[in-house]
Amino acid sequence: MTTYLKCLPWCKTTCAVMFVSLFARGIYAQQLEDPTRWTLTFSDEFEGKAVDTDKWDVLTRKDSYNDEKQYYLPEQASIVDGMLRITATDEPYDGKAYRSARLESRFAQAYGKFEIRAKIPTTKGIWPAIWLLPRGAQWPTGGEIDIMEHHGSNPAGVNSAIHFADAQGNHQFIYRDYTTTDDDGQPVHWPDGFHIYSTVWTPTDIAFFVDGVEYYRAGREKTPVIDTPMSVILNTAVGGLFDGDPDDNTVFPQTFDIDYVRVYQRTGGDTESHPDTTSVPNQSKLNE
Ligand SMILES: [Ca+2]
Repeated sequence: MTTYLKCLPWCKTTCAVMFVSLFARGIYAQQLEDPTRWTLTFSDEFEGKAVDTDKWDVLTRKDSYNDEKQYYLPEQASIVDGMLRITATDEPYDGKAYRSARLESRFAQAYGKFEIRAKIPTTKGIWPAIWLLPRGAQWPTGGEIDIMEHHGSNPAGVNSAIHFADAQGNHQFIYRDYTTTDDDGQPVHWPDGFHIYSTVWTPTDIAFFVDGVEYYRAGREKTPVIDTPMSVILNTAVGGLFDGDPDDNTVFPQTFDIDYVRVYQRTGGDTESHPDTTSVPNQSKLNE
């Protein structure tokens, strides 16, 4: 999320891969949903009257990366009908053209399953994100795992990414767009409803799912699988390099509703590697 400053032009030309889900719900996806395999370590169902600040750091932040145009303010985050709602508006504040919110969990964990049910906003220039970042670590050395990002100008796409530093300390990343079709062959527009965005992170690889369908997995042959405990970050950025700035067609306000965040550790520890790495076919390397 913080990281497209250097890579976006390259992404725009090479990463916009229409990636249809070719995977059946394989063994690994079954494991994803097997409750005996997972022990809950952190959750927020957002059932209270206000954001639980014991769990979340709700940012007040003007500065941003990627030429983003929002000012993060706590009042842009609220609890509505059992949901965390991040509201982005076009009300200027202290030199910034838009207001939005960003929450960072005080909890941090390395490895495990991170599962977030959410309904994402969509309009030109909006950039909702669910991601993992080590608190206080230098970027990109500490790594970054993007569970879900969405270009507001493309309702048919969501994407995931892993950012890291190479041996010389330079930023590298791998990235995958995910699109699919419904039973009528029409593109699924992710912002039309709630979906479950998940990542399973083990010592050997990191896999990404939407609604239990694995669409991307990267192991150590592609990326140094990160071992640093990470916090969960929920935010909506406005403008900047990822999806460009809002234009005359952009609609405000935009709401990002998060039904829950659930984090699990693999029951009995996370020393085992994925048992089924052969279930995912070789994939295009266009965007890596
Ligand atoms: Ca809820």
